[in-house]
Amino acid sequence: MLLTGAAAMLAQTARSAETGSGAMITLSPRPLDLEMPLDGFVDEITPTEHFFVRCHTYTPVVKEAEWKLQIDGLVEHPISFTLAELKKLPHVELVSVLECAGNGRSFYEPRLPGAQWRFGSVGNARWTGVRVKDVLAKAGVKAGATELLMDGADVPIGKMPDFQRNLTLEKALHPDTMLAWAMNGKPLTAEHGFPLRVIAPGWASDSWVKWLQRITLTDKEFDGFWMKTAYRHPNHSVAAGSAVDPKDMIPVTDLNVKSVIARPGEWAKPGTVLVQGVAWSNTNPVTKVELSLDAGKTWQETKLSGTGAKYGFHRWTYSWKAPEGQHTLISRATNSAGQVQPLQQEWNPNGYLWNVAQPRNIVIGMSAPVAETAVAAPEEPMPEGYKAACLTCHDGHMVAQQKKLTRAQWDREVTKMTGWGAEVKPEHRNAILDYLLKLSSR
Ligand code: HEC
Ligand SMILES: Nc1nc2c(c(=O)[nH]1)N[C@H]1C(S)=C(S)[C@@H](COP(=O)(O)O)O[C@H]1N2
Ligand SMILES: [Mo]
Repeated sequence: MLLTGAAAMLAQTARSAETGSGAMITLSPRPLDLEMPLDGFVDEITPTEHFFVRCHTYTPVVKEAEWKLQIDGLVEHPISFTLAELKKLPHVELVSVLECAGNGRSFYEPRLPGAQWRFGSVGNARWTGVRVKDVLAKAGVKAGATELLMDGADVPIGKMPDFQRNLTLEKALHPDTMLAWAMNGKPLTAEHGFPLRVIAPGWASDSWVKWLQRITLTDKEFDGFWMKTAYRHPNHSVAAGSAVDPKDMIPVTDLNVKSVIARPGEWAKPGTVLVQGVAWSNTNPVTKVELSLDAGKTWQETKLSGTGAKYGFHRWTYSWKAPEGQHTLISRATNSAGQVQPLQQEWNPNGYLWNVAQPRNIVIGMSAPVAETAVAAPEEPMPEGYKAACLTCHDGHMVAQQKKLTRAQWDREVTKMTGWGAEVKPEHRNAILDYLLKLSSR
């Protein structure tokens, strides 16, 4: 049946009402960074087409026939597996949340450079594959090995460092740690790591290496950029905006307990309103989600439903007799270890692990408030040399999403990019910095 424009739109709305929003938020088209909109949090299992994507570099297209997983380093017998060979090991299936360590970065004040995620660089999927420990048993781990160095088939752009990550042998040997070839019952898509990726349940997704092709057993932490500089956070509280001694920066591992309100959105009619969302945690599952309807003065317990898979999204609902007016709702999750979402977010220099119980404003009224029309910012003319220096590996999305950065932060960002291969002529650098500062200040 063909639908006319309006009918097709209605059908689309009805579909989204059941399965979350269809459209993803594009942070960057290439390298690909896609965020799931808030409405996606209605689903317990995130449909693959709504699942966020985070790639540090261009998505590699791996051919199964040419692919092998190689295991070497501190092992008795270095070994490699084709996908068919891996599939001969006992299969395991597990539902788990995958969340980017940088999810929520855009909410930190002072602001921080990096992918400006709001809520949706997280999703929950069913993963199928094999246990890492069964794979390692075939190679025989030698005494003294403490770390796995994991490398995917993605290749760096320019002089950027290759994305390689460690997983501790302890986490790797946990029976829930997997190498997966399927996501929600289908082979992994190219964006999500075809043909094989790491599943490290309860840990942030920088450890979930995609396009995995090599695991090297070692006895020390890898000293590459993505271990030593990126994905580290302080081991103590720090004042917002302050510098942290590198020796106090430790690798990000466990996620934080967290919850999100999916519905209602910014407005609902007075009467009974179903407030719903999901909560998730680290290796300690969610046990409780509370909801405040009065900006945190009082808290009500919500009803947990869904399958409640240990590492998965836990759906929660609350039936609210909503009176007319402006309201501030806050959801707050607790896990089995007694960890609770904080009411104040502690700051950290890379903007990781945001998990504050976050206030959300909602208007209850007979008619929707008139949305403010966004005023398009005037075009800023590009300074000389900018296009050649900055718009080659990626387009303007990388820069446009950064907000309220200081000149010093931009200076460090340009230094990072010139280290990766951006060619900034000395005589152009100041004007480029002025331009970046202007763009990010509005
Ligand atoms: C050699 C390729 C290359 C050039 C040239 C380049 N970039 Fe990038 N840039 C990248 C890549 C790759 C990323 C994505 C990194 C990631 O996802 O971790 C990136 C990310 C960014 C980000 C997001 C924050 C971050 O650090 O990840 C900003 C901002 C940025 N670039 C600005 C610039 C500016 C300004 C210039 C010109 C001075 C520039 N880039 C030139 C490769 C490049
Ligand atoms: N090889 C490789 N693995 C990777 C990445 C990458 O850039 N290269 N990105 C990591 C990061 S930072 C995140 S948040 C997750 C994103 O997984 P997704 O794109 O399937 O959502 O993959 C991780 N695994
Ligand atoms: Mo990430």
